[in-house]
Amino acid sequence: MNKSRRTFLLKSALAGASTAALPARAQEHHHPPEPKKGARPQKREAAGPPGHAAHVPLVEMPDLKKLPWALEDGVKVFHISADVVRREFLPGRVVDCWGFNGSMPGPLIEINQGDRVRFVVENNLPEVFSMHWHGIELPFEMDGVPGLIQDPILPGAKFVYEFTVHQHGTFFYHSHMPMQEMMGMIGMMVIHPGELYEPRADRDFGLIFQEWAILPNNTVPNTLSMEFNWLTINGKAGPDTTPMLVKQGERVRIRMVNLGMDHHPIHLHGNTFYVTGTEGGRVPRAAWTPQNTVLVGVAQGRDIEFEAKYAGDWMLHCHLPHHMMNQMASMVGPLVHGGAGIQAGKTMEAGMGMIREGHALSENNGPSFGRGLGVGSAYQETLTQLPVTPGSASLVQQSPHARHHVPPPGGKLVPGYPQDMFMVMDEMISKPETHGLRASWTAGMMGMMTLVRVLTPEKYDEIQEIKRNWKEQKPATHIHK
Ligand SMILES: [Cu+2]
Repeated sequence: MNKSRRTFLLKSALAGASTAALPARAQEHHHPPEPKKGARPQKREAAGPPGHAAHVPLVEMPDLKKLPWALEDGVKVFHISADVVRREFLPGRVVDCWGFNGSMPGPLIEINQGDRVRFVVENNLPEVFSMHWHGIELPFEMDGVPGLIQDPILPGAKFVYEFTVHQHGTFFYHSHMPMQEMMGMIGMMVIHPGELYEPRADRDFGLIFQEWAILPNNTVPNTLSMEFNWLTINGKAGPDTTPMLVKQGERVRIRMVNLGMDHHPIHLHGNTFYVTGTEGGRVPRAAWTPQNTVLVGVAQGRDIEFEAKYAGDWMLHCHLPHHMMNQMASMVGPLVHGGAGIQAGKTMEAGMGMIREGHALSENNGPSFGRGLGVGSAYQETLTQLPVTPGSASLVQQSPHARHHVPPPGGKLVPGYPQDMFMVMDEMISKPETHGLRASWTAGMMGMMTLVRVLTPEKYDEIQEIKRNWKEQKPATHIHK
């Protein structure tokens, strides 16, 4: 152990816990939920190593809160409840999911290397569960696998996890019941290092990627589905994902974790970043490579860092085409605008692509490999409208939706038309962080998408001022310029 590390731990011990590493600078914009009785907010209680406090920003998770803690005999004590939660992915699109402390995903746990932590976990669900601390090296008894290690936590019961964290980096906590994971039971856990990372970041953000299969007019995710039509970052779908605001010239870290069924190739526009961390901790600098897209696989974490040199509203998004839209259903393709819509809702075998009726592009199969969401669209199953299908025109004309038919430009039959829709929903999104974005910006921001807004100092201050004066407003009072 080198000297600075030892000094850090010593000072941490003197402070009762390593709260020393929590910087004053970041406190200014950190507002944790109202602490419970006896809880203390994360405030700086003693000076860290020279220069430490001034250079370690607290982690900001857009659209999520942090979990408060109380110090008891040198142990940071957190109370976590597994809850049924309603989350508004987009204005008006409320989803019934499961999460922690009334939040989906759960609140951020932010601690320091060397901390002794205790998690009092209460189960408010109607079924059993247990909590796993993903990637944490801890005593086996604390690893949270039900059956193998502990009895599951019964509804209404509690279980106490306690361990000391010797690692640092980006981790997460989640239910160890797979379908509960798909209901949203995950939260990020950031462990700040005892010895500072170099170069030092000015801003530190956290993003959790999730995917959902939600039938039209339903609010409960279909956790059995393997096809997803809602993609969220921190429980919000674009364009309702709150942008990350940074000042031009700042060094930015973005921590990303994925708990779902698909991998997400996350792409940042207009900037080159380095992957500086994985779910296993910090990557040695010699192994950094320049990238603009990083695959965040299932159960993985990736930290990226870059200098925000270029002013602009830069997209950060999953690049899987199906993850770049909301409510994806049978609304695109050469079918629906012809009058009736793609066939969907076949059996699980068909939905998963197990071909039973000829080759994949046969007239029987071509239109039927839809979203596989289990939509009971018996009406749609009776129709086929591939342009090559003789007689399909008459079916289309019989369709009650025939009046929606929009002829392709020039009246020509263009194979594949239409594919994409341009939907502006600026009026639905009303928050200071979107102030000054170009009119119609929302149309380019669907699904697993958000923004890194690299702002000039003047513009940054202007938005901070708006934030200070901001009260939750109705969408009608959108402040878009
Ligand atoms: Cu994706």
